[in-house]
Amino acid sequence: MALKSSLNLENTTVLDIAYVAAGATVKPHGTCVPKAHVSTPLCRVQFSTQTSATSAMRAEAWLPDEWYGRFLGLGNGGLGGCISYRELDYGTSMHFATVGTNNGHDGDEGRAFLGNEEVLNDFAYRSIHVEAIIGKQIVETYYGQPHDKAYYLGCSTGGRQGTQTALKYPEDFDGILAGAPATDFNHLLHWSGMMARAIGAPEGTSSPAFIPPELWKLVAAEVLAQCDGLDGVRDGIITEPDACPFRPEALLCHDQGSGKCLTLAQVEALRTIYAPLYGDGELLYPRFDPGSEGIYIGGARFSGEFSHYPKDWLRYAVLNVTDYDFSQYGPAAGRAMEEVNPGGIATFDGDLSAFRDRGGKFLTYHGRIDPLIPSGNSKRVYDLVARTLRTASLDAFYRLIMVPGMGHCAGGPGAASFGQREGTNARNVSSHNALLALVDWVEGGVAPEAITGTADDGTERVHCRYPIRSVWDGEKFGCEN
Ligand SMILES: [Ca+2]
Repeated sequence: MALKSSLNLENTTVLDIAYVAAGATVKPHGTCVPKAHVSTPLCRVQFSTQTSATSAMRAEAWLPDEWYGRFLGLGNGGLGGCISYRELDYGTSMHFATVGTNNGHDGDEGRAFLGNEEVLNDFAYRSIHVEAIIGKQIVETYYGQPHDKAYYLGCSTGGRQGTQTALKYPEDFDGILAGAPATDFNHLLHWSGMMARAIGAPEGTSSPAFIPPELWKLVAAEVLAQCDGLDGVRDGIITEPDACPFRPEALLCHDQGSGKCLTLAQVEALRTIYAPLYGDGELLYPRFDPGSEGIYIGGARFSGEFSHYPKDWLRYAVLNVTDYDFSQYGPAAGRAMEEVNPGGIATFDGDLSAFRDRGGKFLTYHGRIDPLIPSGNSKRVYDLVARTLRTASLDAFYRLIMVPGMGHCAGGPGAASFGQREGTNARNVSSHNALLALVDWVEGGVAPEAITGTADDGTERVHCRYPIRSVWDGEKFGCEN
């Protein structure tokens, strides 16, 4: 408890400090997960920081016994609201002093945004900055010396938070690992809403555009039939979905009674979602990647219900209402999201010059069968940054690794484990582990040329950095010179 009395942190209350042995299970804060695992012996500091007169965030610093001088800040997911306990465990198992926050509210939903702009500000840009400021002070007090280098790890909303932090607070982190970033956030959620509408939400099974799970299996098989071989090998993975001109017309019914074909309304729905989303002639969001349908058959995406992300965002953050008739959802909702842009959340700004100039390194990755955030958006952001900074290659400080056959942040038939999070079977070497690759880049000046992923069955595949293409040489994939 000596630590508690020596910690004098701005606007912060230290709630509990406990030593945790390796292999223990601890009770998490909040409603997101029932328990959290601790692999490495550490000191667990729970704290609360007042972020404004009407908002506060919960956070935890996990301080491993064996520390290599590195600080790691963590992001969140979805509309969370959830301290990333698995990543706290992952970071500390890699000997980082690791800090995670609940992002200013509890739970993976947006109700807390209703009528509280400051809670939105925490979510949109502030929590990660506060986490870095307060977390670093706790680390210095506990170890009796400041950290050497500061890193960030997050995926999805966490990828957006990492991007936002590089834009707004470029001094906070030396290295940022940002997966599947939910950047251009308002358009992303609008895309999600429009996709739901296209395939029958909220009417669901009564909509002529609704596609039941057994027909989605047919669609997934047809996508592979048309495009799996384009990369040179039929292995169930489409290396470059942007090269796949999927034609759903191939499934159009000639015999309505067969049950193994699609109606015209269903084909039209597919034509809509496998095309980019435009509004008033402007590209709002890239298309649903062909190949992404396979891993979410039977899941919420195709249920005919509106996803709760655009639902909560529109009601609680944008319109500030409790009720909305989602059968009326359309382009006007997207324009409202864009105009209000709660908390300045859009995160679609290519000016990373301050982060670059202070020596920051940005490593980002995106699975190419991500059904929640189309991988084309990461290419789009790369191109935006390159255009803004007036340079053809961002290699000096920003690298984007494209991961064929990986879903949202992890999973899928591809070589989808590469140290981006806990629970992956990647080897702990920088050639196979994105977090260690980032450390090598920041501390050793050795930039990752590629990252090798490992699939569930143990096979490996090298993942190339955009815009370098992944090519099949007859035996394996490699990165084109
Ligand atoms: Ca293939």
